[in-house]
Amino acid sequence: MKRLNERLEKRPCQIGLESRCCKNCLMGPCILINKDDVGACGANADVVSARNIVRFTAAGASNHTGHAEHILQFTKKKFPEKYIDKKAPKYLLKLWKQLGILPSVKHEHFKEISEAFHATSFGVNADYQDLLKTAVKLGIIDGYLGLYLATELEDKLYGKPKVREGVLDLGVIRDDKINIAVHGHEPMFAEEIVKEAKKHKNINVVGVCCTGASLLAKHGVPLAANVILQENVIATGMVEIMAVDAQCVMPSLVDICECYHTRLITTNSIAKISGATHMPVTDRESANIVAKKIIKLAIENRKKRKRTSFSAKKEKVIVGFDERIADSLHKQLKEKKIKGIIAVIGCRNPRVTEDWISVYRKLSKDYAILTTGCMAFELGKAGMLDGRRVFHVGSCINNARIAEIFKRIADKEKKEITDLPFIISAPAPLSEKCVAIGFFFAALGTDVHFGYPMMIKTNSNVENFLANVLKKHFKSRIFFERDPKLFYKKIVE
Ligand code: MSK
Repeated sequence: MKRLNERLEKRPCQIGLESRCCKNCLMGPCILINKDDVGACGANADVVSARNIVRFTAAGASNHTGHAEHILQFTKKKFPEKYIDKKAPKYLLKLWKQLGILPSVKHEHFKEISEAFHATSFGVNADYQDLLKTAVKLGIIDGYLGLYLATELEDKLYGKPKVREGVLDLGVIRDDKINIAVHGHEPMFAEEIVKEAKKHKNINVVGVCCTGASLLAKHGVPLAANVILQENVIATGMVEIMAVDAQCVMPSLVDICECYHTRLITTNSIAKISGATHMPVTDRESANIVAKKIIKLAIENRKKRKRTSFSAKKEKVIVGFDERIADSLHKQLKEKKIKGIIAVIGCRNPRVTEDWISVYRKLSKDYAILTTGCMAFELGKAGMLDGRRVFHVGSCINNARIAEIFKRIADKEKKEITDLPFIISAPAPLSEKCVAIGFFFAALGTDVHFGYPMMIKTNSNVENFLANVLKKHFKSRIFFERDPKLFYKKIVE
């Protein structure tokens, strides 16, 4: 079975990487190689690229809004009324309304996501600028009806994070314990297993990806891995069960499990994996029953463990920050102790091999760094999560906390978010969600940096729109910079 680094030897499709492939109808797929090439329907490269970006963003928004929706179903709660009106800055509500991109505020946001697929189908929208505005609208949906809502619901259900010491990296897996890894993004089941495991002295629950980041921030549960290390968790030979919920779970885990004694359990009905055992979790009761079952299974499965000892590196970190640090960051800005705030967010794409950590380390001398998701894990591994200059604010959906910090500081300053020295930096985007988050922050007026081209051709009209035209409407831009040194130069200049 090939592991991730071997599978990566196959180069990504260069045509797809530049968004020059359209497969939205059966006259195609059409490949647009030369400057003036068009598809069978006549769509040019800008339209094809914009359509692809909209679909990417819609998929990302569906993940985050779906996450919030699953918590509502889990708790049997109703969808809150007028949510965006309550959360977004008033001046932005006005602007978004003027531009025609203020999303429906009720459950109809799911309609907006399906409209995005409609608009990008064969023979519908062929105005690349209008399509890219749709991507911004999807970003707003992602931000409020996904990130904000899911964060708020989880805080209500499981409490807010607490500033505390934590530990991360593969070394948190213990050879003297029964290890259960929980992986994914929607932590409802994982929360239950953490509670149940407390009744057993010899169970070690460890987190993976954003379910793990959330448990680390809220309860100090050790975090074993981010997205690129998920296979390594099983390859330690020490993990009895890996229980997954949804998002960023690689199907390869089934094959890796076959080489070890680890059982892979799926718990979310939309995220089954063939070869894994499915134990459906739909509400608190089923979550508790499955948690008990899995602990029992893990105890039995421990007998099949072949490897006897294991040790690996682990790092102490300070975690558990949230929007309540807005006041202190504002004070530091006022007193000129920091020049601004850089939010290092998003995935860890293994295609990105540049050294971003050194640059963020250098920048952290002058800027406060807020970080979430898989990049937070990377900063933690590098020993940077010190809680003084670099702040771990949780999982991907907790990017809502970053937006809220920006909003609170802007309110205090009586300024717009765009007027303040804030920037989002996602050096290694991987998932569609990362792109949706980028569009959300652009809609808020924050500049957004990506360190990997999100399927955009360099020097194209689409790139120009994101970098320059967006500025006219939102006073923000989305730009690409793969070179960490040049990024550093751009920031300090
Ligand atoms: S887990 S969305 S690879 S941050 Fe949130 Fe990491 Fe990106 Fe998945």
